[in-house]
Amino acid sequence: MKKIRTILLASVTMLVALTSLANHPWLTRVYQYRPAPGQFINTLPACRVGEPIDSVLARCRASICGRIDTTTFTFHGELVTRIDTVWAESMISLGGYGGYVVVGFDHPVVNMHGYDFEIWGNAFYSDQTSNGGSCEPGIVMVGVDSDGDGVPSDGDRWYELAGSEYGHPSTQHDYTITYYRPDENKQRTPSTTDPSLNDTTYIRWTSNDVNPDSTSGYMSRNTFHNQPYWPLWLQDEETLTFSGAKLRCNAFNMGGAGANAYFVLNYFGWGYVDNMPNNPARRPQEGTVYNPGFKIDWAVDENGRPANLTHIDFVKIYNAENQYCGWIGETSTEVAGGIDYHPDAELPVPITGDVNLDGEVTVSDINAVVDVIFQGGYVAAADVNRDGEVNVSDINAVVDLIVR
Ligand SMILES: [Ca+2]
Ligand SMILES: [Ca+2]
Ligand SMILES: [Ca+2]
Ligand SMILES: [Ca+2]
Repeated sequence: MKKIRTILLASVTMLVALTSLANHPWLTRVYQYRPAPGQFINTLPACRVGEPIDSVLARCRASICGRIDTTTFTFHGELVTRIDTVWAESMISLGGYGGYVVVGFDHPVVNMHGYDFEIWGNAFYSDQTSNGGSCEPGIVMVGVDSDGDGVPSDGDRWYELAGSEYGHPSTQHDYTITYYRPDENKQRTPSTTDPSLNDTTYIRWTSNDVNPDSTSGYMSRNTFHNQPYWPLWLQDEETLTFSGAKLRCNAFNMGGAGANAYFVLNYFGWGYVDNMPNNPARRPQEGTVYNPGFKIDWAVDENGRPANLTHIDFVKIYNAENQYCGWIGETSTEVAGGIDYHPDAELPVPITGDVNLDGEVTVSDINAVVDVIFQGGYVAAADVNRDGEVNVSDINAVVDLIVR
């Protein structure tokens, strides 16, 4: 028995050393959580009136971040510490269109030019169709901690991961929606056709939708979810406004009217959270029916130009659908955790002046700076003299490096 105890203690010591050195593969940080109203708001996660935002964020972390748990107990008269890696496998809901969460790892995610990371949702397929089921796509934005303060802040750059629908003519890239806080005590207007909808004028919204028939509407309340749908810690806000890209509606009713409706939400090709079931293997698997993950190489700037990022520090996920499906309610992206596929990858040391990131400073980098200047926007590698903008002085800086 003495021998067993020694082995246990030895292995525990080794584990401590490993876990304190290595980067964790899972999400460890939730920086911001600002959901739109929805039927799972205030329950996923549970929140109360006036709750401080730090407490709300802690609830989100408990739902979607991984952690190391240590348990110390007595084993044959000796104190033994057991270490468990815990994958938090609950989830949070982002509510209606635009609701978002900003998360991160305990390290930058390095661009390895393949599938780099995964964010999990709770999508599942219907057995009535091969095209979808409950697929509620959220768009992924990636952020770089440009100002180096370790948190998402005004000085940081953000890029959209251009998924399969980025260039689709029905994707509206400049969408903005505003929700209006409801009076929880007002007279309800139940649906005349669907008994599960007990207030069809619950939460009003307006938007700049290019379709004039879709510029305003209501989020209904249903009998399955009776808590307030407005975030309870945001009771002082009269309105909530969200902006981003909006994907076309993906829901089809394969059933009848009202309570007999059978909604199927079709999945899109690739590049969205909660769009396909999570990959149980937790590693990239091209061509499977699971979400294979996300590539940092998909990042584009506000002009749609490849961002050529070496790494990212933050990930923002927002619901990209403004869609209401009868008794199953509004379409809402859920976030259930995430993983960096290569947490121990080393950040490449950037070469000043290597604007096109091919490993050397040549005339082609001058052309790359010129391209950025003509097309507008900001590309970090093109800001060769690091003054926060890309202009002629950066061309001169590359020339200096070449002739030096
Ligand atoms: Ca920052
Ligand atoms: Ca979902
Ligand atoms: Ca170069
Ligand atoms: Ca510059």
